[in-house]
Amino acid sequence: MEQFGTPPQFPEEDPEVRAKMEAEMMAEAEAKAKKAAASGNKAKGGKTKLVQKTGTGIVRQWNILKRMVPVEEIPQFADPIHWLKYFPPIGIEHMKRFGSGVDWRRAFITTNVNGYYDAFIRWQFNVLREKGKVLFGKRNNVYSIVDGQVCADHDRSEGEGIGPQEYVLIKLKVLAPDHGQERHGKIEKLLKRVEDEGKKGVFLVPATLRPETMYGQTNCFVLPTGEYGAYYIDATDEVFIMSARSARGLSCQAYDAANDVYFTKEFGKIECLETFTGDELLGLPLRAPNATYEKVYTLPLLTISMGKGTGVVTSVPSDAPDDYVALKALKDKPDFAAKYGITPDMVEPFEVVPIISIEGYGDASAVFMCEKLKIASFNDKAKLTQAKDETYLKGFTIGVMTAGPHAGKKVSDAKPIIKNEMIAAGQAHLYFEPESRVVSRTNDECVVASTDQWYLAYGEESWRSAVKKHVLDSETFNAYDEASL
Ligand code: A2H
Repeated sequence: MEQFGTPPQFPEEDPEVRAKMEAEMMAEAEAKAKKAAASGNKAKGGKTKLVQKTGTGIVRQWNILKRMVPVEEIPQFADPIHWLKYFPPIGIEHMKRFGSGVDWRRAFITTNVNGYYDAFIRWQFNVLREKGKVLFGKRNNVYSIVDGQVCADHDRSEGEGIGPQEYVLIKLKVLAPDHGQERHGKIEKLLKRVEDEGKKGVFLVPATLRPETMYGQTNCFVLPTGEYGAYYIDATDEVFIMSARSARGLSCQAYDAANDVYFTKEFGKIECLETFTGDELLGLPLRAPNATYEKVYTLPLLTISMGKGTGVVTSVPSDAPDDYVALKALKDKPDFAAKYGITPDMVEPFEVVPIISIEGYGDASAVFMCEKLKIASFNDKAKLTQAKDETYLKGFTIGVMTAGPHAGKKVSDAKPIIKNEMIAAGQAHLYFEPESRVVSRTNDECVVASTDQWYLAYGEESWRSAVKKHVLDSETFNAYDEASL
């Protein structure tokens, strides 16, 4: 009502706007279903809630209420207490007509509107707390910055069932540009400013799911037409180059949860020192942690999604088919590289570095699969998907590290160790975002935030076994009620 008036005039009531929104929603739902089918996963969320509920329309709480209550009474429902008074008597009436045997003398409301029930809950939680079952601490949750609170399933217009996804941000230090390219003017200015102000450097921060593969880095990728920003990180006194979307998320996350330190001074706020197009970042020399090459370059990758991770992707052609195909294209087609101002010395010296051996796939599984399936370019979409799924799965399940200090260990064992080592050394940080897009009912794209939470230690062993024992062995516990037959 605040946004669209009373009664509201929703934007989708304009047929043109509506058609456009519907087409967008359908395309998105289809893309999601396709992606899920390709990866053999169950469609998580599948069609968006909006599409599911109404075919193609948009769900508005106003319109839902219009079907249940007289339209002139709808504004009263802005007061949450009104719901409690309005619906229960109707519910009771319907149950009675249905003939249900409910003892209505025992009906009550379960919020603090009911002082008696509230007192019971307080008592219960105080007892649980005394017994050490209530814990407190920072937890990562899907969160809306606009609402200023965690965005649970029922607060979402899109993304039901979606939780936080952990990525590792790898810090590739931006070195002084060494090709005299005019497009590097802005970054040179930023590097000088950062040095003058005594800050600790500027980093491109790709998000990866495979921190153990960093020994095989040959370059870093950005989207030439992508928009990036240079953001100041208070916790480390450094500057990170990433998409605005990911910077917004990072500003809600803990750098050191145990000590209550966040990446930025102010929760949900981050300072942008400069903006760049991807093109202005291409051809930059970088120092990549754990890489065998002392210096690597930023190269173009046209399949980067700016709606995922930081919009920056570090390249490991030995184990990521996408990375191999993109690097190979730049090497094999100098004209294509030149179009993006990429000179031969930025790509040619960078051979694939074998880092993981997989039985039946050799020691560079991405190269093996691309050659086996004869993948020539990104146009071979289905084959590329197959190569990705297979190498990723096999690498993690049966791969063995052949590079770095953990050579000889299984990939699945080495991964958490290497991740923690890189974080401890300040070469990497954890970063979270929703597994896929989540939009709050207030139309805010949600992030993942680390916030203080009270929670119950349900999984804890002594609690579990006490409950189990009671249910299975107790004389007094009986879940079977003959009267209900
Ligand atoms: B992975 P998921 Cl060796 N657009 O890192 C496109 N791809 C992106 C991206 C973006 N905005 N942000 C991250 N990625 C890539 C290493 C790697 C990765 C290896 C093997 C497999 C692999 C080196 N590139 O990913 O859609 C990054 O590439 C296989 C899934 O969130 C990141 O991890 O699942 C991965 O995609 C994240 O993809």
